[in-house]
Amino acid sequence: MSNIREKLAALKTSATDIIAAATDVKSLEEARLRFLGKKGALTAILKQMGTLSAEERPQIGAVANRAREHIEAALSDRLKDVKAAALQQSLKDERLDVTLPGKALPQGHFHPLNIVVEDLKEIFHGMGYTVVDGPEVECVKYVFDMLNTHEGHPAREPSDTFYIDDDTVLRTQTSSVQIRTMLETKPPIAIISPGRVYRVDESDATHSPVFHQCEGLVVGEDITFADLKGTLETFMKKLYGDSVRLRFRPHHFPYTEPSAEVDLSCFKCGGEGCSFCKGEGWLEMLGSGVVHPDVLRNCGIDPNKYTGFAFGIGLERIAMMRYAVDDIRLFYENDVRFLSQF
Ligand code: 2NM
Repeated sequence: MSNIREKLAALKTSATDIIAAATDVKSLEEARLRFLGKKGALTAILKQMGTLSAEERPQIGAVANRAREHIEAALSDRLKDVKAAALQQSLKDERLDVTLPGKALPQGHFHPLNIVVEDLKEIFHGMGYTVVDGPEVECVKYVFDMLNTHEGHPAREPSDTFYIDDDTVLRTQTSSVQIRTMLETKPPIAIISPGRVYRVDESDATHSPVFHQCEGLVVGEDITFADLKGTLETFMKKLYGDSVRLRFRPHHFPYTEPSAEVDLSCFKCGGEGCSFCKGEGWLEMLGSGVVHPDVLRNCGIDPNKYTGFAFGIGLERIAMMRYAVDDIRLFYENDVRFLSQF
């Protein structure tokens, strides 16, 4: 019997020491299993209870219970301390200095062509226009046939236009968007369609097989060439300042009649002639005209009731003149040294 008492006393001492020395949750759990677990030291000692007499058994039982309670209390006290210490440590390790300056992130900004697009959208929104979009891979029907550009017209040649197949091209202008709009919407219509267009061309400082245009279309009752003139004058003055003047030169497009090319008085010299306008005093800006009755008819619009005007302008040219960019390829190379200037 004294043998068991001694073992229990020894167990209590050794458990107390080991628990006191434990510094983390894991070693405390190991200690619990080692001393109090089903296969632990206390269980092993209690298995020897069978060798005791009937009166010894309750006494030793009571000693064993006190030992268990003592060890349990030591474990739970130590666990509290260890957890508190771990919390203090993590508070110390993870402390943030909220007064440190933040990391500066480089700020993104618009591509110069998008700056121009946004300017045009704002100007035309102000005049009641809607911005519309359409596919770049487009039906020959919408790019050529319905725009009065019939088979045999040079613009349709594969030397000028990228063909996907006999009936499908990369659009050469955004007029196809305007055809789609006229097919879907009844007049009055007032839209612009800024977007990417494609033409077979060698790249050089002023040419690119991919470039951007903005076309405009107005269809309604009593729309005349005078409306076109007034609209383009307002447009150009908003874009280049109130002092610019316009000059209309007769031209030919298959989809407009009459058609005109529009020049702008040079906004550098006011029309005197300078190096910017090559001494001309004028800068070529736009193509425009009164929508051909056949184009309206193709779209299910009665040309006896409705008339319209349309125009197209190149966005690279606007951006190159505005920002003094001398090579169109700079717009597509995505060199941050170039782009970060705008
Ligand atoms: C231009 C010049 C002149 C034009 C015509 C049409 C449509 F769909 F109404 F027939 N859209 N855009 C047009 C007219 C485009 O670009 C230089």
